[in-house]
Amino acid sequence: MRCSSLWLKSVASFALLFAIVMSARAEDGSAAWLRYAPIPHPEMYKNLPSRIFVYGDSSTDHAAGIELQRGLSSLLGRRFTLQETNGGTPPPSNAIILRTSDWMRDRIIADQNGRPIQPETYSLNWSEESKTLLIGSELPVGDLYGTFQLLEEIASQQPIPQNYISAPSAPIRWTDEWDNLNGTIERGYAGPSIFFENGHVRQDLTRAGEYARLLASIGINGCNVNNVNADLDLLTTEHLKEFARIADVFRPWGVKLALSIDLTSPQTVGGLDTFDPLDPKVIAWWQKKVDEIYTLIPDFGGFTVKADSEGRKGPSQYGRTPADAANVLARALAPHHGVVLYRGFVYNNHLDWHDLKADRARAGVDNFAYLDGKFDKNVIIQIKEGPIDFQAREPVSPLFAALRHTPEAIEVETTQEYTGQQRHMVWLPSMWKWVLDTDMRVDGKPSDVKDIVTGKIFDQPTGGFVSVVNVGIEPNWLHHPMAMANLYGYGKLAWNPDEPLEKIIDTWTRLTWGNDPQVDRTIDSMQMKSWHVYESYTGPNGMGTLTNILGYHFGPGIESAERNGWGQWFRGEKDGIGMDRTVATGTGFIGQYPKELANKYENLATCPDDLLLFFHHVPYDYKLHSGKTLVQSIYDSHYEGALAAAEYVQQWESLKDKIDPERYEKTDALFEYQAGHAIVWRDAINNWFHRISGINDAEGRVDHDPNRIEAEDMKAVGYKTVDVTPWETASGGKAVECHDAKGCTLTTTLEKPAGTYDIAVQYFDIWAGVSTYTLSVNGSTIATWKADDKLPPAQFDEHLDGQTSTRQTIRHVALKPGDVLELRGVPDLRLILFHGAQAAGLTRTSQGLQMQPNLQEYAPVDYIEIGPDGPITPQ
Ligand code: GCV
Repeated sequence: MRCSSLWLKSVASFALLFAIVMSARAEDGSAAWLRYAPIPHPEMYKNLPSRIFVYGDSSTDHAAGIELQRGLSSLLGRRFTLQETNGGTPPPSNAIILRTSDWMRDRIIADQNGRPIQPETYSLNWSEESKTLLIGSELPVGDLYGTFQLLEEIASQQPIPQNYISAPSAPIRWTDEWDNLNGTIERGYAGPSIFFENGHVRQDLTRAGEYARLLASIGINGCNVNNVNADLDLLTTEHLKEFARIADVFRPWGVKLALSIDLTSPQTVGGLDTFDPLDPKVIAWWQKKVDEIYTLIPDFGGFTVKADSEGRKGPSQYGRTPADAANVLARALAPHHGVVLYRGFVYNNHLDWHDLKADRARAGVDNFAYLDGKFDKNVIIQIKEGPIDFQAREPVSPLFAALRHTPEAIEVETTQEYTGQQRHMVWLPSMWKWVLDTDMRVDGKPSDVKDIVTGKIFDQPTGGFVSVVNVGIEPNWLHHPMAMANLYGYGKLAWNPDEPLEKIIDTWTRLTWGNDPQVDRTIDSMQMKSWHVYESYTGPNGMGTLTNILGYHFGPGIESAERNGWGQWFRGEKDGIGMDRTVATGTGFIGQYPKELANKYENLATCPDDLLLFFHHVPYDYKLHSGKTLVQSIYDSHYEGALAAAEYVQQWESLKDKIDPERYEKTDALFEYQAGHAIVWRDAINNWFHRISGINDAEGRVDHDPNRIEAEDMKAVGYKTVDVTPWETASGGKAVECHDAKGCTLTTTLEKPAGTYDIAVQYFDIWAGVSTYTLSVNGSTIATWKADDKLPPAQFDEHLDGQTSTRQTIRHVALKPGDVLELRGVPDLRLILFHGAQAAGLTRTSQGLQMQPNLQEYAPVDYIEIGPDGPITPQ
């Protein structure tokens, strides 16, 4: 799309622009890291010229110019003019100039490794003599990236780079969104789709355009907008025309639209009697379909394919290989410069758990390594970072080292499917960097994962990075304000996997929360430790996340991973725990790594503690390198992790006066929630290990909570005791429920020494109902609240379990011996209309609006804990 031809045309009136900037200033998180908040020391940039000239007339040139004017005006609080020109006159002096030209290519033809530089490379050059700042690139999108870089430097109060060149590490820097045409998002935790609703592309694509702007600002150049479990009718002409509208709003930002397709489309959409990739009718159908797509979307990026996996059909149905299927698509796309991202996530989810040699982790190499060299040039194998599925820690996938003649892209998950679903703060770039920096020792030589996926090791320069992001319609895109650091960090690492984590997080913090040193120090340090903290109260030592894998992947549900066909087993038995994946006695998975790495993992003496149970089955009292026994280390790690999560509240609250109230309150509530839920995790896992191992905690904490009063042990009027499943997700395996519309009570007489205390009520909050709780001491109410959160979990769960368990903390309560504590719960016994249930993810029935009486909430309670008065919830 080209803008109307302009010759030194003044673009937007400053007044209008200022109004736009100011109206965007509502601190609801929608501006993310592009807030352009006025900086405290604008005088640092007093030499920066106030005239912006854009040479070029593409929509991207236009977007870059407007962005620069908007950003600089807002950051520096002075007027910047913008003029666009399509050539002719030499660039003026005393100006900021955005210019696309070949000069970059002439100047730098190769990077340090002698490979051609990516055309999106940009430079920033300041000439003191002519007082000119030149932002230049071979492509308009490079100018756009340079623009965002300049704005970022200024927003984080860094000096303007004098002579700076930046090149992306790889051409593929995409996001995948798992959005369905009906507007839901698989593993999305921030509301419905910004792209689709009711089976169609949304009429209003404003958010989609804003998302592309955010992506461009971190160097992302492709966005696959639909679920890899693709809608079967996705490729109808009607839908394709609608997708073209999304491509239109992406285009100015240099973001290519891509689609996930189902390989059965020749049948489901084309009406053929087969989808055999080698059938000539099928080949012709794909060619025609791809040509149709490019007529509508000339810069279409390509296809992502999930096949023969988790119920998706694939080439195996006809005895064909992934290469057969991928190449048919690739040949149709090649004349248009499109690519196929074929996912390496192909595995059998009906494995026999009795078979000690069966191993899902083997699937990547088993299904793809033999095809190395058989894929067309524009096929890229998209490989999840670990061999299982985005756990809090896994070893890197051995497939990275097994494909020497095939481009690869690493797939990471920004949406926190297994890592707290944007209800827990977990800064994932720490994990990704650990993965990217893993040296796989291919042929005994240095071969970091980052150098493999960027093509340096095997000379395959067409791969790169993909992240599943799943932003939603909620204003701040990912629900937790802190989660946006994951998206930002992903883009930065994809552009440059060597970018130091400290720099990434510090820049994000400054852009998102401001340049106050205390704010920056505090948030940087919280984010930097957050992966380790989350891992330590969920599944350390390479066990997997230990979440409920048959449910929502959110709260603990330990044995859900065992004894079923999904193959996420950790084999927790009486004698010990862990998957034996050794070559010597186990599944042989370790043998899929290059020799040096395999030796390291095979040998207990050299296998790292944090991956131990992924590779070995060991007794519970096995001595770790740390010197602790495995089980004691697990107990300690969970207490330390839960405490660290509780301390986030205190650390965050120390910033209260320095953060805008809207984002402060929202983030504070999330940290309070995380503090309580980390305790749910801690207790579930520790109690489970205690029971299975029979080994006591040397510190005497596990299964011993002197400050805890079980709900089932209190004097109950109306409340009835119920079993909770799985047992480890409620204290003592039990809770109480009230089925009486008038309400029920739990009372106890306290024997605490006189003093001030914090009281935590652990209860269950289900999406459907809104129960009311009132806590009183000697008949005086000290707190009343409603269980109306949409927090635990992000999707509908009608059970009392590790997903719905949550807590309310009441601080500074004066108590003395003999005080009577009463908790009154009033259930919500309303019948829920179907549309409420539908919002919660249930299926519509033929009756239309249907009553769902089982969606009531019975004011459930687990326990009350009374701890010392302090800044954190009672432990
Ligand atoms: C889109 C995991 C997730 C699925 C996802 C799948 C995949 O199994 O739980 O929701 O499906 O990975 O990556 O294809």
